[in-house]
Amino acid sequence: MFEKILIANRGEIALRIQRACRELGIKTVVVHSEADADAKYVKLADESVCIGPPPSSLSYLNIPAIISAAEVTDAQAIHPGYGFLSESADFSERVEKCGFVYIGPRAETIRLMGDKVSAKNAMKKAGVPCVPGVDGALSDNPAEIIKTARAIGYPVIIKASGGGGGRGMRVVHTEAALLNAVTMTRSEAQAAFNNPMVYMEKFLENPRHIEFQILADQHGNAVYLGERDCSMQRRHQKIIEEAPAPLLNLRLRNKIGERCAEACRKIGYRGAGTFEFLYENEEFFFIEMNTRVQVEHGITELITGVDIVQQQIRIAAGEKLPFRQRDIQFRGHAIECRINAEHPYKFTPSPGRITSWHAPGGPGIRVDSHAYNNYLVPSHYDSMIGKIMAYGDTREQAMARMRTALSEMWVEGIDTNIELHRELLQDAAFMSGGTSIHYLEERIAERTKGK
Ligand code: MV4
Repeated sequence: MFEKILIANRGEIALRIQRACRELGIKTVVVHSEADADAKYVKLADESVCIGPPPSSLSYLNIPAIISAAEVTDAQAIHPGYGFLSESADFSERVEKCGFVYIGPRAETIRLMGDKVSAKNAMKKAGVPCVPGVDGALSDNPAEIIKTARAIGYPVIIKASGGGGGRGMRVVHTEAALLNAVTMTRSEAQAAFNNPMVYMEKFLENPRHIEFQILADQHGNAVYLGERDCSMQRRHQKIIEEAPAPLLNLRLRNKIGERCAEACRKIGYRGAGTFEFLYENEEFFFIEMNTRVQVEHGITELITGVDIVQQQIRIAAGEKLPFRQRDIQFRGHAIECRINAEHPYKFTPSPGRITSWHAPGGPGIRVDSHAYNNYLVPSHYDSMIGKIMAYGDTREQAMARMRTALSEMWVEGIDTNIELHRELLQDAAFMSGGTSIHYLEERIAERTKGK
């Protein structure tokens, strides 16, 4: 096992990784920007290194500064967390070339999944069900493009191969709008991702977003840890997630989970990963794979008892998975509310000093946050300042516990979205079995009209 790990991230996930390290008896080095120098999680680490000024481009994305910090502190491995450099194949390659262990998949795998056309091809080949469409990149020939869309049937969606997470896509409802949409998506893709490649899929009108968590070791073993429904989102930012997905048939879950695990074995996947699907009319359609730990990993930990971050570290150190699929039991239900420093209905960011912070507790409640009384939320980064997770034997119990937790949660000095969460936990559609990916935005639009 490693003696010392460098954490190349900030905020709650830097704290989460520190906790996993401490439990494993591993020393931690946290790198931080000038804006995070006084944060308590930085002081809790065994060592810390300032890697630059507040803007991420000069600190958390500064590869040479991070690698130098690993060199001067004699760290053996680097954990990238989520966001920042966590899905940069170049970063993982540089880390390993400099003689450190990268806690995550091989650079080749990150590259394969970062390109959405190659990811979809690889998954389709490995037996994972994909959105109906045409394999590979879209032709440059207008007649071919029109033929492809007719074969798929309108509406279709044009997506940038270099995109992902909702960046670089366009829905097309009619043939009249098709060629212009392809041209626009291509030029935006060229500008944003330096890659003009686009592909076409059938547009699913009202799906849910359900994702499968997997773990794979370096000895050919892979397991799935069930799924999460992440449909409650706005502008591709998830705000509530739950595990398991409500109303999902267990035979179907096991079938899709097994396909994901088998795909990992086939491509020699290493570490934790997530298969994102759209789910509509009891069918799953793969859209993307995330090659990192996700914000919402904690709810899967609550229903399986598996410490995903600890497993990432053990896998990187070359250990075998300590369980097989039949050892994984899914028990109860877990919900997560992401707490953001933003206005609950206008969504404007609200950085600043927290003058009063009271986090909830009690049976079945887990709070992952780096915030505290008098903490200054920097304006330079993502607005998420923590996560409340509630576990219960049933979905109803988990929701009741979440309602209690939200009623106890007390934050002063900045705006937060807690009020929005309180409303959503009372929402009839959400309570009666969940909603589609469009629900929250529609609900917000209704609310704005009514005012
Ligand atoms: C889709 C889709 C409908 N049909 N693909 C958005 C994020 C990116 N991961 C893929 N996305 C979508 N792809 C087809 N063929 C609808 C979305 C989508 C979405 C997906 C997941 C969660 C939220 C979303 C919000 C809007 C659109």
